[in-house]
Amino acid sequence: MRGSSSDLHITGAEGIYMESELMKAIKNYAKRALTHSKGKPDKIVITLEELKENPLVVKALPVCTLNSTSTAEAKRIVRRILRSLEISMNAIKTGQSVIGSRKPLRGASIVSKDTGIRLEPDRSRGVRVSRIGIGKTFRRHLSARLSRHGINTDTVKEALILATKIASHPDVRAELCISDDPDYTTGYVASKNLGYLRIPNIKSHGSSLGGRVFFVNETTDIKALIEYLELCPVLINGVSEIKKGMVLVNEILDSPYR
Ligand code: WAQ
Ligand code: MG
Repeated sequence: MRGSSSDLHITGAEGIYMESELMKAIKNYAKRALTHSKGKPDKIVITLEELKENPLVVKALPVCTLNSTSTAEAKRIVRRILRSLEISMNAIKTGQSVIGSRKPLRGASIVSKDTGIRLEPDRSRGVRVSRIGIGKTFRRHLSARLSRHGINTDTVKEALILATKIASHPDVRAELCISDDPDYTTGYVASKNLGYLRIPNIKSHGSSLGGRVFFVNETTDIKALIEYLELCPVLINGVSEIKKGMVLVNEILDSPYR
């Protein structure tokens, strides 16, 4: 979706649907594009593609919300989590500079977890993860569980689905995400080892910085990884634990899921 004053990209979203759900899904996307907090679009593009292959099925990452009351605390928490996942300080610094940049990417940056070097071929666009979805029944389960914790929103569901696809790749150690929406100040770090860790106050109110960084093994076949992220259809077919209330980062680091 594009905004009026410039060629500014406002928002994007994607999903995998059964044919019978298409009309409802299109209506939902159109409504979201027309009512986005970042402004009124002068162009909305909706693209439909038939999947030629069966999607890979994976279970959603477990979810928890960490206790983080300031941006300084959030920064420390992010660093502790990433360090515990063996991500080097260089890589963390690269990640922070990508997300703090004045020229935000539409996609994500891929960063070597050891050297901190950016590995994506197109550095101005980044890598756009697509072909992800969740079955109707599991969407209902997920909504019900998230509702119990007061976090049943499209933003959380979509981020969790995206993060699950990304974390499912064997070469991805962790993802750091901060929304580019100035009003949305909760971000996350997601990984196979620790699940989807929500971090409140990851940025200040009104800030339009944001982005996604995937920290990967140094030996990753980048072409194959990008092909997986952009093209391989992945469907969520299971919901994991959602922890109650605010959790201290120590609790998570002391007893990882795997
Ligand atoms: N693939 C790769 N990168 C993407 C994609 C995608 N499909 N979509 C967005 N990005 C990048 C892009 O650089 C955006 O600027 C940035 O991520 C943020 O995107 O649990 O809303 O859609 O409360 O603003 C996370 C917290 C919300 C949810 C994330 O991201 C929660 C969010 P946004
Ligand atoms: Mg956004």
